[in-house]
Amino acid sequence: MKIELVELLEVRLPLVRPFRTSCGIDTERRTMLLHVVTDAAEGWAEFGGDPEPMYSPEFAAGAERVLADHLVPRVAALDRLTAARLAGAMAPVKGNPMAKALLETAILDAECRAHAMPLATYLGAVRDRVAAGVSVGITDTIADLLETVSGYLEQGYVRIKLKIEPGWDLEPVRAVRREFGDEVALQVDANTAYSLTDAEHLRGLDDFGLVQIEQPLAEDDLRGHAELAKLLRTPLCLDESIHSARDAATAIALGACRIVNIKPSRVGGYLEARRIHDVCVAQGIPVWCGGMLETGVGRAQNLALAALPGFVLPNDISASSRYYAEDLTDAFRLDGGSLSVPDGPGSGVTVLPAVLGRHTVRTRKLSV
Ligand code: OSB
Ligand code: MG
Repeated sequence: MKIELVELLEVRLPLVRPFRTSCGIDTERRTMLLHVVTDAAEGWAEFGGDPEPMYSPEFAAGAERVLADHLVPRVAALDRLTAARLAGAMAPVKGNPMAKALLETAILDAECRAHAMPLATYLGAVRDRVAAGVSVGITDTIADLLETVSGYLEQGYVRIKLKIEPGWDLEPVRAVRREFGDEVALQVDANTAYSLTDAEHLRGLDDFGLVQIEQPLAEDDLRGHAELAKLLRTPLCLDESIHSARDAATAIALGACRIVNIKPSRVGGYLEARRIHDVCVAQGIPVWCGGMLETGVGRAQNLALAALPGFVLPNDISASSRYYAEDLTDAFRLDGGSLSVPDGPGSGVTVLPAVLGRHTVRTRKLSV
């Protein structure tokens, strides 16, 4: 393959309801799509980050700069372009996994399309439907929370994840358990909001039969997570702390987690995501696919990953209607608690030009 065009599109889509976490509140998703045209096929990918570095140190304007000045020129200079060769070409550039994931994923999408192969097949999928959970933001009141959760349960989501932070933890969990019973698969995500001195308080969560507590402590605090894990019965899951298969192996060896949330954007793309999956499977650690409120462009690709055998827990991959009034692709619909894995070439979805046009605020060609 040879790259003919790399185009970056800044998009803004209003969320159907504000999404509040311990990192901040979002009322719209502002991100970038990367569109790559090669001599063989076109590919698309979606940036996992936000305009501000509140979840990850990467942010949209920084990633754009890294892509334009450092990544695209290196990749365009490759004489035999395949997705698997990108990591080597980009390795001299330190860090910036979300920017790297954006470029690698667009090329991977194009490569799969050029071979008329679904991304799911390329990655090693073993199922054609994926269990859908839903991530529920912090609300103003407990009543608002119960109403929101009730709506999602009625729609058939098979697992509820509550965002928590100090001051919004035991009480919302207790209220959801009281209202909806012990049968609901329930978990929480703190997005690094606690410290080890909160261990005694967090131990209160052990009473509620949670599936897992996601990322209670700081991103770089593997030791703290290992200590906390010894004090709690509820399994710990890591999100922000895991950037690579090596990180996953380290965290597991230290006893810092019993479950791993794999987010392709956070770990540099789908190829590293698959390596993390493989490390976890070899160690008997269940994984699930996390999300960054992706549009259909990124969600289709996450579905392909979540079809791998080690993804045994419900994923943060919800129907289009949970996020957007109109999605950039045909809408993903929840059916029996799951979403179907696209089976067309590449991501298996096409970007709808009219919808894309309505939500694109800027387009920039990156020279190749
Ligand atoms: O920590 O999992 C997270 C969204 C933005 C940033 C961080 C996280 C999330 C989610 C959303 O929980 C999950 C989804 O995309 O449905
Ligand atoms: Mg998380």
